[in-house]
Amino acid sequence: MSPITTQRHGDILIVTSNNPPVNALGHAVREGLVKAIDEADADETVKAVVIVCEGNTFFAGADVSEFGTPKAFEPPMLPQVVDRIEACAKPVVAAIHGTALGGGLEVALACHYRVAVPSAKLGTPEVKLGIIPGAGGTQRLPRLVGVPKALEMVATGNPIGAKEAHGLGLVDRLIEGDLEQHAVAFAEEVRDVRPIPKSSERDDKLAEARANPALFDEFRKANAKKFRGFDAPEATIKAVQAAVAKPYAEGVLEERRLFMELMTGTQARAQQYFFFAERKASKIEGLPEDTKPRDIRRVGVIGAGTMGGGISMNFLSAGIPVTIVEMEQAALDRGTGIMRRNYEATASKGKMTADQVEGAMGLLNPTLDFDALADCDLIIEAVFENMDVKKDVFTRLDKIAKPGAILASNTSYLNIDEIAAVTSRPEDVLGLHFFSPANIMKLLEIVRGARTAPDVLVTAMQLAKKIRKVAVVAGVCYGFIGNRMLIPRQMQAMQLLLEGATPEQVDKVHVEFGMPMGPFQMADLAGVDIGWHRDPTRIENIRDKLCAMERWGQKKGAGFYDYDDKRRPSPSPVVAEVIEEFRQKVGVEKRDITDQEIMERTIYTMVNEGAKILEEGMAQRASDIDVVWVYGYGWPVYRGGPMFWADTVGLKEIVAGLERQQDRLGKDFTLSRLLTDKAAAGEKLTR
Ligand code: 3H9
Repeated sequence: MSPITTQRHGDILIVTSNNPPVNALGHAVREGLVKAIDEADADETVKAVVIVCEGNTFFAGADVSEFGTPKAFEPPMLPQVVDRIEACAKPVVAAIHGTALGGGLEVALACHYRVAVPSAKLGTPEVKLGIIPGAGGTQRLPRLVGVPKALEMVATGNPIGAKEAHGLGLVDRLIEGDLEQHAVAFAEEVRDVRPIPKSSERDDKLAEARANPALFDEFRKANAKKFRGFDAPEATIKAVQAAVAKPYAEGVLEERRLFMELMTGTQARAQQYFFFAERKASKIEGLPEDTKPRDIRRVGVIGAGTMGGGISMNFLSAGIPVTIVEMEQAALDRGTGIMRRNYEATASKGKMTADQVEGAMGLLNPTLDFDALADCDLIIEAVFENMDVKKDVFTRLDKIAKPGAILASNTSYLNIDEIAAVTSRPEDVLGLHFFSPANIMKLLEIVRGARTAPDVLVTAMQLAKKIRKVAVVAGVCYGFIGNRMLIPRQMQAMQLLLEGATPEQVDKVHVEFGMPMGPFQMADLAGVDIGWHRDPTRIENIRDKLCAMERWGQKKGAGFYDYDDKRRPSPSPVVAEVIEEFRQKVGVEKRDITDQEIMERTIYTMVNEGAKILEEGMAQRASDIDVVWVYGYGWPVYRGGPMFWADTVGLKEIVAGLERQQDRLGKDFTLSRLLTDKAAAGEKLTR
C-alpha cells in the first residue's frame, strides 16, 4: 500500500503521508506525491491541496538509507517531485508539524503556502550529512527568507522554529489547534488567489545580496573556524551565490552539480555513516527485549568539584532534582557557586531566561549530609580518582541507598567490577563516564560491569537521551573506549619528542588532520599535572620535570607551550631544553621526524588500540568507537571516526604503517589480531 493517500474535504484534496518513523521521502512517498498532484490537476472539482503527514513529523528529509542504492535514482527523483508540486495548477498548502527538514523543507518550499504549528522546526541539515540541499532548497529558500538567513540555515544546518519562520515569511500562518482542520480552512481562503505564488519565481528578497555581493565573503570569513576541513558548507555558499547571480533554472543546475560532486565524495560517506552510527549506539545488545527502565525521580551526586557540578547541571537542566553532597561547606559553596555562574553565563548569552536559571538552581539540594542520598534513585560518585577512595564511598552508599537505587561511578579508568564488589548489590552498579566540561560535552560512556543488570543499562541509556547526551556502552577495561585509545597516542607523542619532534610539529599533524587540538595542546588545556604523582623530587620523564617546574599548562601560563596573558601559545625554549636534557639522559639520537611517522605512531596506534577494544568485546561495534571519538575528543566527523577512517585508508596500509614503526613503538606494542586478520582478508572494521 502506498504511504501516500488522498481524501476529499469539500473542494480540498488532502494528501496524507504515513511513512514511519519520520516520513522520509523514499521512493514510494515520492511516487505517491506525484500521483496525488496529478489527481488534483486532473479533477476539476479539486480547488486546492493540503499536504500533511501522520505520526511525529512532517517529511524529515530524503530517505538517507536509500543513498548509494539504485532506489535513490529511481524516478521520480526529489527535484522532479518538488517541481511537479510547484507546477500544480491549484494552490498547494504544506501543513507542517514536527520537523520539516532537508528534502522535507524542499517539498514545503515548493508548495505555494506553508502553515505550521508553533512547535514545528524547519531546516536544511544536509551539510551535517556532507551534502547540500539537492531539490531546489538552496534556490528557493533565499527567495523566501533573504540571503543572509538562508546562508546561515544551509551552511550550518541548524533549524529554526516555526515562530521565527513565520516572522521571516517562510511560514504563512501559525496554527493553534488541529493542524489538518486549520490547514484545510486556510486552503479554502486561498483557493482562488491568482497568480498562485511560486517561490522559484520570486526575487524581491535577493535584491539585498545583489546590491552587496561582498556578504558571501564576509560570511565565509566569519565562519572559517567552524567550517574548517568540511567541504559541504563552502558548496552551500556557492549554491546560494548561484541563486543570486543566475536565473532560477540555472541556479538549480549549479545546485545539482555541487550536490552530485559532494554525494560521491568521502566526506558525505563518512558523515552519512556517522548519522546511523550515532543512532545505533543507543541500542544495547544482548538484553531481553521486554526490559523496563527504572524510575529516576531524584539524582544524587557525590562531589561538588568540576565534574560533580557539571554532571549535576545536566539533570537540573532536564528538570530532575539533584542532591549534591560534599565533605566541607566551603567546597560545597564553591561548587554550587560555579554552577550558578555557569547558568548565568548561559542566560547572559540569551540561551536561558533568569527564571530558568532560578528554576534549575531551585531543583538543587546541596548538603554535607551523606545520608541525604537515601531517597535518590540514581547516585553518581564523582570523587577523587583513587580506588580506595571509591571503594570507601561505595561501601557507605551500599549501607544507605534505597533498594533498587542505581549506583554509578564517574571513574575515567578504574575497574567497575572491583568497585561493585564492595557492595551487596553489584547488579545495581555501573560506570557513567562523563567528559569534561560535563554540562557541555555530548558524550557519555556507560560502563557495563560483569554483573550490571539489564534494567540498569536500559535506564542509563534512556536517561542519557533525556539529558541530551550521546551514550555508548563500554566494557570494563583500563580507560574504557576513549581514554584507552588515548594512552598509546600520548605515549608515542612523548617518545617522539625525545627522538627529535617538537610539541608544535606533533600538534600540527593532528590539527591538520582535523582534530581541534594536538596531544600537547590538549595536555596544556586539561592540565599537565592530571594523574601526576605529585612528588616534585621524583623525576622520571619530561612530564615529571614540567610538573615539578609547575608548568601545569594553560592554568599556570606555562606547560608544553608558553602562554601570554591572553592565553595565546608560543613554542617554549624552556621545554626545548627539558627535552634536550632527557634526550641526552636516555641516550636517544636526535633525528628528523616526518609528519607521516607522526601519523603512523600516534593515529595508526589509536586505530590498533580501537581494534583491540573491538576484538575483546569492550565496544559493541566499531561505529560505537567512532561515536566516542567524534563526541568525546573532537575527531573530525568528515573522517567518520578512527575506525571508519582506517577503512578509508585501507587496513593493509594501516598494518603496513604500524609494521614500519614496530621497532620504535616499544616492547609493549602488539598488533591487534583482529586488525591484521581483517587486513589480510581485505575486510573492513566497520563492515
Ligand atoms: C536530504 O533531504 C537531501 C535532499 O536535500 C536532496 C535529495 C535529492 N532517512 O533520530 P531518531 C530514522 S538529506 C532515513 O532516533 P528523533 C533513524 O535512523 C536528509 N531514516 O528520532 C531512526 O531509525 P531507527 C535531510 C531516517 O525523534 C529513526 O528514523 N534530513 C531519517 O530523535 C528515528 O530517528 C535529515 O538529515 C532519514 N532522513 O529525531 C534529518 N531520519 O529507529 C535527519 C531519521 O531504525 N533526521 N531516520 O534507529 C533527524 O534529524 C532526526 O531523525 C529527526 C527525529 C529530528 C527527524
